[in-house]
Amino acid sequence: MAFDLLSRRSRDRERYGDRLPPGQKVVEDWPVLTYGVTPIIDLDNWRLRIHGAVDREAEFTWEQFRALPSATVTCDIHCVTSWSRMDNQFEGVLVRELLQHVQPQPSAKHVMVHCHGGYATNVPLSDLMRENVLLAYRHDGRELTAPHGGPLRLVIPHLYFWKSAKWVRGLEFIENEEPGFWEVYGYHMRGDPWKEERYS
Ligand SMILES: Nc1nc2c(c(=O)[nH]1)N[C@H]1C(S)=C(S)[C@@H](COP(=O)(O)O)O[C@H]1N2
Ligand SMILES: [Mo]
Repeated sequence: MAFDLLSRRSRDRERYGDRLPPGQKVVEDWPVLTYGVTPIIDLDNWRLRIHGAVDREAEFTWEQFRALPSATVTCDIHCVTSWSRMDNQFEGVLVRELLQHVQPQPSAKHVMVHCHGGYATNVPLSDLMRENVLLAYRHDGRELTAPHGGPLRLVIPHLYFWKSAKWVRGLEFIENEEPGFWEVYGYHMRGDPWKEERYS
């Protein structure tokens, strides 16, 4: 058993090199990792709120959000529990694109991502502004399913996947870093998989 795991890890390493962060193993399926239950979301009442330290707060209905220019990002998923899923194709709206509609104030350095169901996670604004960070509604050519965060989830490819909040309902711009749901329990404030920033 231990040998199987070891040989699998070295095979993954051979195949992907540094693309695979330390301590990760590749899976072919897509595990669902949710704390609690999958929230039931009615698209008619769905809103995305952008608030806090921004020049002008904004709110999008589902229809308005889907009318924004879309982009496709191909990326790998790295869960802190050590599985990685390679070559995912996510489609949605780039956060950079979205933020052209709502200028964060210069004092805004962090973002609290709020979700339906109560989950939240904190992300440095500089990480959220990376060019391939998106709010995704499709994965591998299909609408994102509810267990994976549909209708809308965040995808931050370069951080551990707990930062990629599912069922997003709001982005709150804040000046000082505050811990989100898992961060309160000791998960790292940033979560860089290549530095193994798992817990703090
Ligand atoms: N709202 C919400 N977002 C969440 C979570 C959650 O429990 N609730 N789990 C996080 C964790 S720990 C991981 S690894 C990924 C899992 O996403 P997946 O279930 O689509 O694989 O979602 C993240 N986003
Ligand atoms: Mo996770």
